Amino acid sequence: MTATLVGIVMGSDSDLAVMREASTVLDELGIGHELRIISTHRTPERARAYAVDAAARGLAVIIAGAGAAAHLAGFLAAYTPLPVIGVPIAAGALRGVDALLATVQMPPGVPVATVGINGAKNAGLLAAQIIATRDPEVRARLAAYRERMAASVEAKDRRLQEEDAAAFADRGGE
Ligand code: RP5
Repeated sequence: MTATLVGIVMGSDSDLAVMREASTVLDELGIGHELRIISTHRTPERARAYAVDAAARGLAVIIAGAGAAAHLAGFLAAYTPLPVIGVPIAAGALRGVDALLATVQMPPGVPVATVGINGAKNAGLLAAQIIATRDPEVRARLAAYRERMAASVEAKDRRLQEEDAAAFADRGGE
């Protein structure tokens, strides 16, 4: 059984569609993880307990996604020595700008590594990179992931060149 190394936590089930992107990329890299809905505002005791127990349960990294006045990532970071990656979610009237500022602007002493608004995929990749610092197998899987990404960009470029060349030929070469 794969060990659960990454805790993906979100403030509401309305964050799930975005936060699943972290789960998908961690699946692709073969990294065990869990998905939890825990709210700083609505379930503060559960949020505290989750952070306090996380390291002892064997987690290596926490990814925390929340929208609006998003305190989740900073709150969890206050209660754990594990690295916490914050994902500001585009929810509510300000479409994530509020969550971005609340998550990224941690006062000195308790950092949260913040990705872009709805940047759950990058949060998953960053978590994998943190794990890869001590795990050569994960490092190799990340290298292969980047190679696949580069190959897909090159294939798209090739297709574009071919389409352009065909369109040029259709126009009679003008
Ligand atoms: C935050 O408030 C959640 O993380 C979510 O992004 C936002 C709205 O929550 P719901 O009202 O949809 O449950 O705490």
